[in-house]
Amino acid sequence: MLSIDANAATYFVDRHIGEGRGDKTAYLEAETGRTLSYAAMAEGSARVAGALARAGIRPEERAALLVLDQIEFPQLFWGALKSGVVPIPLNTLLATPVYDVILRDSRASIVFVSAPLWDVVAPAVADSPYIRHVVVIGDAPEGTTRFETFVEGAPLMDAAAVNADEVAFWLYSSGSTGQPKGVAHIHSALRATSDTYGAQVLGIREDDVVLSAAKFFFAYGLGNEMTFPLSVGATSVLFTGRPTPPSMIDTIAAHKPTIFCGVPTLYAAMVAQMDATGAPDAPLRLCISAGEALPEDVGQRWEKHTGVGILDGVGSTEMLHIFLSNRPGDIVYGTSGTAVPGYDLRLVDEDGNEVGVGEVGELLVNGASAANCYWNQRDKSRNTFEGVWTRTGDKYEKREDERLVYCGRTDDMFKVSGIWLSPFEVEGALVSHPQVLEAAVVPQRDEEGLEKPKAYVVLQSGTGDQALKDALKDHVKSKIGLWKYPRWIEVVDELPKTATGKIQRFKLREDA
Ligand code: 3SK
Repeated sequence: MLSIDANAATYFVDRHIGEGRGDKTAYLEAETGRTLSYAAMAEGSARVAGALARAGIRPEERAALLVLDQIEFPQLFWGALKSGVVPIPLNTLLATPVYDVILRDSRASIVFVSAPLWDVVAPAVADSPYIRHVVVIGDAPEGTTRFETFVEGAPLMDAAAVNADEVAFWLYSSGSTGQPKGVAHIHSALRATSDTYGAQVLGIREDDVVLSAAKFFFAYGLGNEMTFPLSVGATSVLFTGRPTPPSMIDTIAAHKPTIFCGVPTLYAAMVAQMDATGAPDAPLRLCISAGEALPEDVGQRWEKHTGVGILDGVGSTEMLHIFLSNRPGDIVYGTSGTAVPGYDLRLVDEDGNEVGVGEVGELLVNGASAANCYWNQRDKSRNTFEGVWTRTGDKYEKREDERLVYCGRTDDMFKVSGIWLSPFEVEGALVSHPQVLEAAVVPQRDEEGLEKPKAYVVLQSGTGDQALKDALKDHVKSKIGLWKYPRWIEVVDELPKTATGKIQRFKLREDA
């Protein structure tokens, strides 16, 4: 019999009041200085729950949250969970047609929007046949309700009785190829990530201060600045704007986080800035990276500047957070580390057979934080969630010491002269050159119709003349092997990426 007392809001929010943390700051907005204490979060979320019920939004209906990283976000998220309504944090960087698809697909009946995002979502909201209420945080346009008005006078509602297997929230995953999929997560999945990666890899503590460049809407950010700090009563610094290298370095200097959570592109650009300005003064004890594999060179340079290593890890929206990671004090750059306690991993070939040391296979993962399914996408659900195993679509090689080395997406690998080539390995070699900021490698056919690597590079400095291109080819040859060098190099201003920063190699392949 499943317990019906498993509402995640009880553990992550309300528990802290009984444990004497009511006055402690749970959230601090870096740009405005606004704060939210644990007591205010407990009361604010109870008020949101009451307001949802008062507005006629019933348990299991969906609430879309197009909300920036600001103190209303945790109140809305936990308020929805308390009332049994299913919040869907939405990526705040999407375009109107994508919001249109998501609002229809999810059939959200209420949408909460931060005022600066209103214009981009307004046409999709107007088109949705399902939305009954629009609540705006900030100045509310005509026909919408201001957040303060929505909650004013609403009864405080205790967390609804739910069982651990009930769907708590969804996230939309765009994957690296496009179409959004609603990923449904259950109440117990939240705790499954904080009890594993949060407690056993990060060893997160009550006195930690967390700064995450990844936002709440991204599964990585939701763990970093919501479930992990709230599992121990720590404090998170919210950065509402776009995380750029200068803004992150300034925020670290000003708010002194002990844990910083970034992504490789940002780390690379921050390291480039620190080469000129030096590192910010802060009591950092842990830095983590996810989203895509961290180039070895970036980790080493960051460590030289800050004195703290970067824990590179791998997670997914489907698994909610990181299941494969390096460990504090045991980092091997260029590898993704080993299984996080609580997760089992397998590397399999195309026939589903386990591959051996030195071979490349697709990574499958088994753990309690796995999603239930993709909403209304039966084929995709069946292809990804195979019994207890979740397919990641990522290829890895297992080393003698059990650490896994990233080799690319299953569909990014290609053969050169009959040997599998990982675009990621060539990209890592390119970005280790001081003049290269970012690189993406895809196959292109030569005049004989044979596939060879082509590189797109964003430069840190220099003009990309033929001399630099030749130097880059020699650099790759000397770093990773003669046959792996890019036969063509094109200098570009930026690389195509998903909203969460993953390189979309398929877009370059189409052009190649
Ligand atoms: O991409 C990742 O590595 C990741 C990590 C944690 C949570 C979610 C994602 C997608």
